[in-house]
Amino acid sequence: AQIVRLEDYRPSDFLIDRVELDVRLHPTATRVTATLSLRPNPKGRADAPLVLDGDEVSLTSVALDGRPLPDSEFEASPQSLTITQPPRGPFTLTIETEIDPTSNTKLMGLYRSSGNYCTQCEAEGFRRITYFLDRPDVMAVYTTRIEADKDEAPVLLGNGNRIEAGEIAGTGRHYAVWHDPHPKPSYLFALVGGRLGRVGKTFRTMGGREVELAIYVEAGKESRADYALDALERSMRWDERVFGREYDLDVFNIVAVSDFNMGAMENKGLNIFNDKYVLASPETATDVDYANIEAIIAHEYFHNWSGNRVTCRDWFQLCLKEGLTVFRDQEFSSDERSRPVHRIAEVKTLRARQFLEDASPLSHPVRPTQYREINNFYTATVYEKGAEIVRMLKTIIGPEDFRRGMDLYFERCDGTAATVEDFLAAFAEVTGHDLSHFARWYAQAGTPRVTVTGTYDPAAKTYRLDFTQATPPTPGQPDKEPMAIPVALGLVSRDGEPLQAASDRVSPQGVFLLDKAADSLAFTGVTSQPVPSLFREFSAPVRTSLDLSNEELLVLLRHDSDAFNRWQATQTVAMRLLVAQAKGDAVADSDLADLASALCAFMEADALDDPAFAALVLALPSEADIAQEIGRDIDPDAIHHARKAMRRRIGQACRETLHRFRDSLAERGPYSPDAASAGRRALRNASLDLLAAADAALGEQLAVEQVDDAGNMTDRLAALGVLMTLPGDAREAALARFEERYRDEPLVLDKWFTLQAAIPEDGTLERVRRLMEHQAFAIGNPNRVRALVGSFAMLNQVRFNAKDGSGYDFLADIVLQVDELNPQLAARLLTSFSSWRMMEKTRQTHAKNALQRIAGKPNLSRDVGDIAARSLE
Ligand code: B3K
Ligand code: ZN
Repeated sequence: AQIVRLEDYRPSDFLIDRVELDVRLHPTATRVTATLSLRPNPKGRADAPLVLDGDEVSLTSVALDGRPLPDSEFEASPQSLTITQPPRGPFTLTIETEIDPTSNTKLMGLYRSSGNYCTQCEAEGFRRITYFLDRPDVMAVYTTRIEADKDEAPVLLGNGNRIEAGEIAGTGRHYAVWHDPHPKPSYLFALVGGRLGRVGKTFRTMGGREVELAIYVEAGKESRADYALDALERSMRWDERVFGREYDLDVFNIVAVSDFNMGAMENKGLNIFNDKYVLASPETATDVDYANIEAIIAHEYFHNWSGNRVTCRDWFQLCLKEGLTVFRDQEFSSDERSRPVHRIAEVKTLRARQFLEDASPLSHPVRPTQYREINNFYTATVYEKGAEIVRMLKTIIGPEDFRRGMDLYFERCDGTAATVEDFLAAFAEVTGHDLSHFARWYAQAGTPRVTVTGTYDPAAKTYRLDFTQATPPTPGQPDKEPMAIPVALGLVSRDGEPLQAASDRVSPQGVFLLDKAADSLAFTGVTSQPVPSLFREFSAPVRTSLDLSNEELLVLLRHDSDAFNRWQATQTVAMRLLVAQAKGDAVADSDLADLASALCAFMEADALDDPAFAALVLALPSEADIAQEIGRDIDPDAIHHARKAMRRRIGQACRETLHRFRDSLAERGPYSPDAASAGRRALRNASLDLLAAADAALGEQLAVEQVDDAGNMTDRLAALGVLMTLPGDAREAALARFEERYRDEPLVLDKWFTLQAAIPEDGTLERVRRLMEHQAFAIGNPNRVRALVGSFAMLNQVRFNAKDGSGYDFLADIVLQVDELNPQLAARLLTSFSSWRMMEKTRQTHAKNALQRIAGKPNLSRDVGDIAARSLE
């Protein structure tokens, strides 16, 4: 397949100033008339032909300045429309095409979901609606007329403001005209037509403008959109307060659809969402669902400035909008909830997804330099590591300069298609810093490893930290340069007293910048042997090796002022013991006992001060985390057993405290999704989980009771999850009751699919195959496929990586099957093979065979072909 390279970027030969679209919706024959106001780009090549992109569109007619073009003056195929000798000055092109939204199973372009019409254009879906210069640096003002059967689509929505609407007498059809005054790239185009319920409210911006906010959902589910609407209002307020950003249209619409390839899409003034990230009620959504809804509503709203007002010059700059917008939504959630708890959650995701990707054959820089299929680069690296880069920038330059730099960036780049260089230039300008070394974070792939040793001299009262850094090779980048790594740090004394120590290389905010391969940091006036607390709040996306004993780490759990590092300390100790056990190395019983008693002591003393934090401390590293830490020759069964044994041990040691939490944290009063209430539920359910690990019979009894009596989905699902670890009739009966209760709730049945797919038992693959026959399952629906098949591959370490290769074979079959309908979804599933080289020999062989079988199949999509080829490289 053809490779697109950053170094080959050149401006478009033509620009499009205005687009007028007339879309006559029809289930199988939608007719689109596009009138494009074009002109040659002064920065483009003179005399170039006009080549418009297309994808599976069929051309009805084309006219230039109103004159129908004869065949001799253009060339058309489903992939492109070329005007061989276009005028040298401005001209209009009128293109009529026909498309079939019903058979569009790729869910790109115009398609139907539950009978409603909707669109998805990012990255290259607009070309599936009409021929166009489908690239983000071609920005135009759009006016869209949408026409449809009144019965079929009483609601018609477009980008911008609605300027006209009416009926077409005697036809049963009606229309609406939408105008978006802000020039935008085609990937932000959207339209919706359907039968939908609505909730709304009026928002007054800081500048006094009245905006009508509305969320459209399946009729009858309106009340489930209240939380999303509230989150939208809070997001808008927050962006005004924290970034000074005001909304810029008279309406802001969100539509929830049930068939969607990802979470949501930030189309200008008309966000389209996967309904999973809009709909919530206490009976159907968990605390985690509520938190995700809040974060994604915020994320898409924040794109209005970071993405839409300032967009990307080309798709290599994707992190410019995505990394920045993830950073903004993380900050929003941290302000709305608990900052340390949220930071821990962010880092868990970063490690589980991005560090994993970076250690795999799919590793790539935050700004890639080449791609075969851009949809395969909406990755944890671009999004999450991209956000970490923005966070490090803020850590290095400080909050005031960060805000000034953001203001300058928005001001200077407003209305343009920008680059990473434009972004960094704004910060370099306000601070006077040279950020060229820092910019390496965008170019160099791989997770740096920082090794630190500490040396104390009691006579001189000095303490020295010696740092080294190294980044492992990644595809196409065998040799690595040192990175600019902000290390937020402090010293803690063993008795918990804060240590006053001086070093002129640590900023007043407590940050040391490690920008060489090796460096040392000296402290004076250190009165007792300290324990260093490094990378506070996870100040850089690196792996660390510290020469601290378990005992020293547990000092941090008790005494560090940085909550993130209190959590990290326990994770590090637990990880060491889990890795040793999984590898079959000797583990002293006293070490296990020390960890358990430190955890119990922490629970007794501090847990109830911040239950959400305590629940995170109690959660051991996942099986996938442990596998990643081991890194080679992985035996998932050994990991599973080591983790199970440690959970049992902790459950036994802390039994009394955990029982007490079960009682004292029991829900009183009605459910509320706020962070404090969610934290209490999290700790209570973590207690149940550990109690069940220690005593299966008791666990089963408590869990069954809770599944039946719970007053909300969070508690019900947590208890059902505990039962998944306890084979037997009670579990099967509870599953059946759950299924019966939610038979008409697809998003809840997804949770039921996920739990079963993750059961770490021999029969699970058979169970998954059986569930694929369930009436609620649909191979064409991304939520269903991810819930069942995706969860099996991503969550079930032991069964997906079964030693006989059955898990890999199954996934390969599904990937090939899904690829014929929806390549993006298939490619996503296939990424679960990414760490196959870390497995032990037998599994590696099976995985390789499965990947080769995929790669060898004729007519693969570019999406799946690309992932399969890179995975095998
Ligand atoms: N920008 C979209 C993602 C589009 C994915 C295209 N394959 C959602 C988001 O990141 O906000
Ligand atoms: Zn985004």
